[in-house]
Amino acid sequence: MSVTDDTSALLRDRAAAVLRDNDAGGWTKASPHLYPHQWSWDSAFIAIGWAHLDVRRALSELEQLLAAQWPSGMVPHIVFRGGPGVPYFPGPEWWNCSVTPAPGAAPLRTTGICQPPVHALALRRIWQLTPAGQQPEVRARLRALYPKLVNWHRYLATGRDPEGSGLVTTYHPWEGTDNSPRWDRALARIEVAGPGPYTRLDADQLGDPSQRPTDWDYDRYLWLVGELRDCGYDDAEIYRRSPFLIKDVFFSSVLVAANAALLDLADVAGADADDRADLLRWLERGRDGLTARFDPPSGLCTDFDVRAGEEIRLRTFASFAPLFARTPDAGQQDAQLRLLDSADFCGDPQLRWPLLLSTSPAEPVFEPRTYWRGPVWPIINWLLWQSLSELGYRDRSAGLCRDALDQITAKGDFAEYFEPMTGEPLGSPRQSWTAAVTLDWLGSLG
Ligand code: 2M8
Repeated sequence: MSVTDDTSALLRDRAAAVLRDNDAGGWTKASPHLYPHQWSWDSAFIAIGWAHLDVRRALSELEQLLAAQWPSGMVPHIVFRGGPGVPYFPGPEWWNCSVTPAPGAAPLRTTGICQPPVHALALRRIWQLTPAGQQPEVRARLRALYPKLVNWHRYLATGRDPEGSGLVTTYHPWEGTDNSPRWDRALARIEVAGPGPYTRLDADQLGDPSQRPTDWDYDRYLWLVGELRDCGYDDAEIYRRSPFLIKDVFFSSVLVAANAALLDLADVAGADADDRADLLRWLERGRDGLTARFDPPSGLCTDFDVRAGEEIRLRTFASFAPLFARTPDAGQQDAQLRLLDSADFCGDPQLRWPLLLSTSPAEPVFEPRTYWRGPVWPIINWLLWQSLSELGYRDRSAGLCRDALDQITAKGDFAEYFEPMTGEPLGSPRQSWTAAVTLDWLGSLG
């Protein structure tokens, strides 16, 4: 099936219905049952989707998330807005943290870690889609959000990069791509992970436990939460104590792209000279940091395990961090595109569509149905599509958009992720961010 004018109108209505059904009043559940609270990077993608329906509603999504920003500038990975009766594990009691959004306001319960900073990309898209008549109101709200996003980026560029390397250090697999094989060795070093008794809800809710991380993974995830909690979520203390400290090139590349997005909005936001200078410095340092992790012969960009002092050399979507960062260097772009087209990635003839997978089929750890260990994630392909468009690869980006929409249209109901060889929809159905990027892709078709 391919997306024609008729099917695209229908698809748009169906995608909009997913966001409306998951709308909880100013914020959107990441999915109806499996993820019933507000997730950070999900919210950013969701705001991009809302921007095609109602820019005011799109702004609320970011405003509600940023209301839970910590004094340090960190934006927590989950805001438990669904309330205490909504089943999700691990819930707020495991994290034991909250923020008070305004003097006298009720505290918001959150987690103590964060996710990739897609939010500035969302704010830029909201502004791009704002109808002329709504510009005064949207500009005022954008100006209120902008300094919060600068503080968020400042936290990542300082608290999460004490070395000044340009690369963000992540503290937990839940800071983006949970059971990616990129974390296997670091997790394996945690020999005794006794987090105490717990009952998972995810495997039952999904109905197919084999798609989800294993109990071995969960023991370590929860033990690490305990470690972070015991450190009082203090960055310096975490750096001293935690066995899990990773220079994550994917996370870092999103920060580079997000810094560029804030610079694009600087005039609209009335940003001061100091903030502009900081954003530019973080952007350039981020690009340099990624270049230092780039291996020209293979075209791979690799994460670095700070605690072990070793490179994490695996072929995954994160290998394309320079592309995600829109690196202008032509040599790096060529090497990355060669790798992307190779049989290790989109050139694998077994693939149903030539889309970027979470893990290369050429890796022994590849698992086509298991979460971040092989399946295709629409949001990752959306980030790649944005980069290819911005770098001027029009045919490539148009092809990616067409294939991604074909995948979403062919089977299922806005699946969280897809089996790469068969196109089978997997994970949660009616996942908000899948619907959101669908709306943005359809919008790009004009
Ligand atoms: C997944 O992560 C959550 C934990 O945060 C989970 O597995 O329960 C990941 O895909 C994460 O990146 C995403 O933000 C979240 C909600 O979609 O689900």
